Formats: sequence, C-alpha cells, structure tokens
Amino acid sequence: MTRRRALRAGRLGRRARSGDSITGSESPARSSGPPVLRTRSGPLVLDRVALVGILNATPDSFSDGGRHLDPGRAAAAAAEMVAEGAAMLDVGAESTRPGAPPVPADEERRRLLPVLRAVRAAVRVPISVDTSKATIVRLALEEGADVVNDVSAGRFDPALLPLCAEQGVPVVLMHMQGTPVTMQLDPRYADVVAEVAAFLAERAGAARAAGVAADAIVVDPGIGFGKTVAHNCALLARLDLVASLGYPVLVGVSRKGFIGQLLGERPTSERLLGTAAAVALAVAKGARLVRVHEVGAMRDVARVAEAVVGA
Ligand code: HH2
Repeated sequence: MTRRRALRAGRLGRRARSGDSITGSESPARSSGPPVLRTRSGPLVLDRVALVGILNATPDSFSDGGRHLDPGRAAAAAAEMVAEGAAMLDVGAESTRPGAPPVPADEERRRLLPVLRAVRAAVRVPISVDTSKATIVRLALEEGADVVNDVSAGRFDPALLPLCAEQGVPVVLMHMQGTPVTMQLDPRYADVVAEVAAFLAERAGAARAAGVAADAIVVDPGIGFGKTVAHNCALLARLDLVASLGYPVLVGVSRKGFIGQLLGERPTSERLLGTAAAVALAVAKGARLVRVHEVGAMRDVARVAEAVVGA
C-alpha cells in the first residue's frame, strides 16, 4: 500500500471506529501530489518532511535564549541549519515558554528586525516569523519573511489573519489553552485530541473566512502549550486525527518540558534522544513539518522515519 493510501486508510478507520467528528471547516480539496506551501522565497514542497530550524532572537527562550540575539551569530546559525538540511527557518523574538510575560511590540520589533535582516541576507530558504502581532507581521514581511507562525492561531490579534490574506502568505495556526502566563497552571480537557483537532478546524475556518487560501494553512497541535505530559503524549499518539483535517501538520517537540519530565527532570541540553523519539513518532503519525533546534540530527531521524512509513 502506498504511504498516502495507508495514511488515509488509518485515518478513515480510526474516525469510523471512534465516531470522531471534526466541525468548523470543510477539509481543503487536495489535488493529487504532495502539499505545497507557496512562499515568496519559492515553493516549499512537502513531499518529504520539512525540517524547520528554530532561531529565537530572545534573551529568555527556554533552551536557546540569548544565543541568537546578535544578528551576526543568528545569520551564522541560520546558514549552518540550512547546510544541515533545514527547509525553512522560524525566527521569533517573544518567548512563549510557560510563564513568559508578553513582550511589547516595540521591544519585539527592536529584537526581531536586525536578526531577520541578517538571516534573510544569509539564506534563501523560506523564513517564518513567530509572532501573534499583525504590526510585527507587516514589518517582518517587509524584511523578507515568507510565512507567519502564530501560536495563538489568529486569536490574540484580529488583524493578523486578514493581513496574511491580504499579503498572500502561508500561516501556521497553533493550538494553545490559555496564554503563556496561564497555560501550564492546570490544563484540562475531556478529550484532548478531539478538542485540539476541533479547535484547529475552527481556526482554519476563521483563516479561510478572512481570505487565507486553503493551501496556505498549516495546523499545529501546540505541544507544551497548555498540556500535561499525558496530553502531549496523547496528541502525538493520535496526531493522525489532526492530519485528517487535510492541512499539513507542523509539530514542535524539540527539547520541550514533557521530554525532560518523561526522562526524570532532564535539562534542555540532554533532551536530544527524547526529542528524536518524539520527532520519529510525529512523522509516523503524519507530521509534514518538524520545528527543531538540532537540524542535522533530526534530519536523519525524519528521513528514516518517513522511509519506514512509506515502505
Ligand atoms: N513552540 C515554541 C514556539 N513557537 N510555534 C509553533 N508553531 N509550534 C511550536 O510548538 C512552538 C512554536 C516554543 O519553543 P521555543 O521557540 O524553542 O522556545 P521559546 O518559546 O521559549 O522561545
């Protein structure tokens, strides 16, 4: 059986068995062939899993805070990630780690733009900007960003989705329960997988209502954003339900807290193999983009995982 047929059979079988129903938007009509994100830096063809390299222009990100605030260092790291196989880079200037306070737009702009400019000059792959603010999106697009990565899925700033539509840029819609300040206090769900999938369907519908093209939408279950260890594991185990929405799925597990907790409070610097396991399983369940810190290592993981899935 081909990979696509196998995935489809798995999805339909699971939905038929569990009686899950996803409401909020119709699945996008998929022409044959792999999904393609059309960006200003060229098409990102998702016939293979795309490695998305993380570059945080922040002083306080949970694992790489401070490292890429300097534009020269960020550009060098960007070039290295692309050489290692990154198909896209995600540049952000606001930490969304649990408990992180919101960053005012002026400060986000001051951190982001010099780094974005340097990274844009250093690499040709598409760049996503990790922000929830339309004002930052507009400036970032002027500096050469190609894709919007919004951890609030367009809820924190109502101008963001219409701006993505107006500019014709792809957008990543991520699930989060609460805000970064509150999200890890007491996350609760009756059925985390069904609720996250329904949320993403609703937000994809909102993006389409705002004028975003169906093939410009990527969905993301938001690993670690208002979720316990059990919630994160359930989402990875049944990521195929999120994939069944019909949009490419991006997953960000890299070095996250649930990996540290599963391994007995491991520090972020010792979560590489735990990250590898989570990336492999995400790929097996339908992730088409994986957001990672260690691009070279995770490229190997993704290549082997997708070969096994496609066998
Ligand atoms: N995770 C983080 C930030 N942005 N965007 C998407 N789409 N999916 C994710 O899982 C995701 C994200 C958090 O990780 P990181 O950027 O490494 O840390 P921080 O938020 O502390 O800067």
